[in-house]
Amino acid sequence: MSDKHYTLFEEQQNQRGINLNNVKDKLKQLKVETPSWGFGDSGTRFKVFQQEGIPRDPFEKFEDAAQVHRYTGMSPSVAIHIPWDKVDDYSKLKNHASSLGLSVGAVNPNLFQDDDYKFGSVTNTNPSIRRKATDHLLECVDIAKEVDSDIVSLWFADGTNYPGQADFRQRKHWMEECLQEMYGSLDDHMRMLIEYKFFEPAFYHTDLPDWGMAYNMAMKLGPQAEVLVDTGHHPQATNIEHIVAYLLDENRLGGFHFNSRKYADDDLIVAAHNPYEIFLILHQIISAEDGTDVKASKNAANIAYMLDQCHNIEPKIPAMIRSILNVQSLYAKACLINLEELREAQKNQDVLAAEQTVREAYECDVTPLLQAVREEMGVPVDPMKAYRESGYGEKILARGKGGASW
Ligand code: AFD
Ligand code: MN
Ligand code: MN
Repeated sequence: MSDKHYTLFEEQQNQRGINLNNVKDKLKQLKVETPSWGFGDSGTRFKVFQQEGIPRDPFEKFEDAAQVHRYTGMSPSVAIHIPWDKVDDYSKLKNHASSLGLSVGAVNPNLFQDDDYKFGSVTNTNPSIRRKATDHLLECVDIAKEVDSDIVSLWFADGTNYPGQADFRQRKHWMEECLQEMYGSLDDHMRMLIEYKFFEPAFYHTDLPDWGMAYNMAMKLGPQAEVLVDTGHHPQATNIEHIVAYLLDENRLGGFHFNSRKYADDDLIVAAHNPYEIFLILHQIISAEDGTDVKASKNAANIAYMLDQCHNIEPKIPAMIRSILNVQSLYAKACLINLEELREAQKNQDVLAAEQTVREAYECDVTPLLQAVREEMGVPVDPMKAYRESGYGEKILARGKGGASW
């Protein structure tokens, strides 16, 4: 049955000038990291709904994350957040991860939950609080070294609520100073990703509100600093794919935090809203990878894809599987854009043909392709169903309520 569908699909794609073997290879290489905090209890400022079966410690978070990888074959690493995932012995965590077929991914410092950080962390007017924040950054670099991770991923809640509350330029200098010190502690192969967000928790100004300021910071720090794009961190109607193309061209696109939003930083299942946006972002990456600009192509091949989601009302593990599959399916569609045809249409200034070339790929049903790829990867053709039927979701209920939360 699925063979017949695949053969038909292959014929159609051949006619469109697409070589499916290349597409399959790309799909097999696509990996998306899951966030440890996405397995813990979470909520909004109004309420955290506790779920039964939530992991009670970082080790159990990795066990749940292993389920996502087991059914998708696509998420072999897990990002950690410190101190949420603080343990006495990080080599134990690393070994636990590898016994589950996983590795520890990006290390995320937490500079927003300590009382000291009420008026900022690396931008605080109090030098001893800036020292404390910098020490935490250095601690996270050390943890990354211990767990063999080459990424430290930075997000700052620093900002102000009222005009006149603080001196923007002064804070900029302080942030630069702290990040310089952290940069100096990186090993050569390590990368430091700088995430931006235009508001929340601060409502008047955020110290790193947009990609331009994050990019400028990365440029000042050096080649091991790159920009991280969290899809939920932009004002409405921002053209994220353009930002992505620009950063690729500047060779500073470090990674993604995928998630979906309707209004603000909603952290919903990626592509639950506006899947076309994710498709267009992935298209920019594939187009750079396939293009003649060697540096952009290298950058495109070296992006850290991660999820940054908090599933407040739905069960965590299947929500994570759903998210990974959504990225996979949109990536598959983006691979089906005939880039030669597109470049030809662009050269000829044929607006309708160019738009059609992009949209027609999006409209393809990629189910037979994904099923074939999963079969070849040795994972279930229907990962959601296989997880549901595995009984793991029921088994973990024995953990009870009151697991880890942020
Ligand atoms: C924030 C940022 C950042 C941070 C996370 C913490 O997206 O990635 O680490 O949420 O929950 O909004
Ligand atoms: Mn994020
Ligand atoms: Mn966010």
